[in-house]
Amino acid sequence: MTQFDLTDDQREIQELARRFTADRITPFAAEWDAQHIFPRDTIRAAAELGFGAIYVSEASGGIALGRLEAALIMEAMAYGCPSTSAFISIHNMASWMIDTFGSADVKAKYLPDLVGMARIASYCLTEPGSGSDAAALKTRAVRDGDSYVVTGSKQFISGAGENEVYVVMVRTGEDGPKGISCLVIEKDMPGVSFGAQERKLGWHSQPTAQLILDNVRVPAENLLGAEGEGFKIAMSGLDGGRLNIGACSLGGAQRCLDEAVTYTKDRKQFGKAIAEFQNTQFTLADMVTDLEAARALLYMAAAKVSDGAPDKTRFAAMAKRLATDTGSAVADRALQLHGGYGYLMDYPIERFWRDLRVHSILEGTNQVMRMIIGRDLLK
Ligand code: FAD
Ligand code: 2MC
Repeated sequence: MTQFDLTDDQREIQELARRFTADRITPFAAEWDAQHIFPRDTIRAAAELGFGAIYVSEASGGIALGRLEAALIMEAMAYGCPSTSAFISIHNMASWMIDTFGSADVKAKYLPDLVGMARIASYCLTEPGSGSDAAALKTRAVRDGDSYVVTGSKQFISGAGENEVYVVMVRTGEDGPKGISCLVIEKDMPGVSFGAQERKLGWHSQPTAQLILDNVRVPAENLLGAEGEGFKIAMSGLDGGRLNIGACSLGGAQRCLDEAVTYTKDRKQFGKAIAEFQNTQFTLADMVTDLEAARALLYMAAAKVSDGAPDKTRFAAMAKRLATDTGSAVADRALQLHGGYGYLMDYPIERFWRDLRVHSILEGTNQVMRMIIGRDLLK
């Protein structure tokens, strides 16, 4: 059993993330959810293990691991809290974009703080009028001397209001993807403000709000890549982000499965444990089978993104689609096996059910994933 197994190093990082989760996330996640607490201290503690810069280069202070290792870490942390794990994933995506496409000056300006999560980064693509059709974005950046002057608004920004650094896709040129550029904008720059915090079904341990940009003067050196390359930079960030969101669904669903196994062995009806009913066993059997299948595809896709394989974008989309849909289906079946108790906040299932639901929507809806897959197949 070597060909399809994790390496010793991968198991070690997985074990580290699992221990961190058991100590610092799982015991507190229900309270973060119920009280809408943003656990900045825990997030900083994760960064001390390198989890704020998993695939940032060593030269920039990151731990320079591959995408499979990143997925293992996200999966492990999501076992305690999918919302917090996904939040850390978004920071990783934005930090990687700065490391990969930023000039030496920009990297030196931001990465030392981002690596340790003393400052946290958001990823800003979506606008009120452009979600799935991301290339239709309207936020305008006009070059003026050594600066860009940026005006527009970004919708649904994870971390907005709390985070210090915003990696923002803006329009510097023509309509469509080729007119888009990518700028690093700071919370404290004059003209930056935020909308009210959104009231959400799940993801309560992290803020979501509009980022509003009103004639914000941004140094031109904060451009990542060249003018016009912003859309490709945004999409290549999402290749990894989508893997991580899928991994968060896997971790959350694994927790629901484990809870369901424990619960059904304990709960008695009709004079026996409900685990003894064939329906329960068949349901659990399908849950674990579907989960393992989604996990296998996700790990394969992660290896492809690490290797820069030509079909990496399609595989990341397939893995995100399958892992997030499967994760939600597993959480739903775990809830059913808990009966009425599954619906109560006394048990963790309903939180996972709520947190996982959004994974089929964000970082590209699962319909957009099918669009990416279908187009690639037919090209
Ligand atoms: P729409 O694009 O309006 O889609 C509505 C429906 O139409 C969907 O079912 C969609 O699949 C379907 N649809 C659209 N086009 C097609 C098509 N061509 N074919 C078939 N079906 C189609 N964005 C960021 O940039 N940064 C963030 O940090 C961030 N965080 C988020 C956090 C949360 C909690 C949420 C809810 C969203 C977040 N998003 C973020 C935004 C997220 O990426 C978008 O919500 C998502 O991409 C969908 O866009 P939309 O909501 O505008 O839906
Ligand atoms: N890597 C590098 N380049 C890419 C790429 C990728 N993964 N995907 C596309 N490109 C290039 C593509 O090759 C093309 O360049 P060229 O013309 O030189 O070949 C260019 O980008 C434009 O691509 P498309 O022609 O495919 O663009 P289109 O506008 O048709 O649609 C689509 C692309 C629908 C796939 C994209 O808009 C999309 O992913 N939409 C969903 C938006 C999304 O995922 N939002 C997530 C926000 S973040 C979030 O939710 C968080 C929680 C953080």
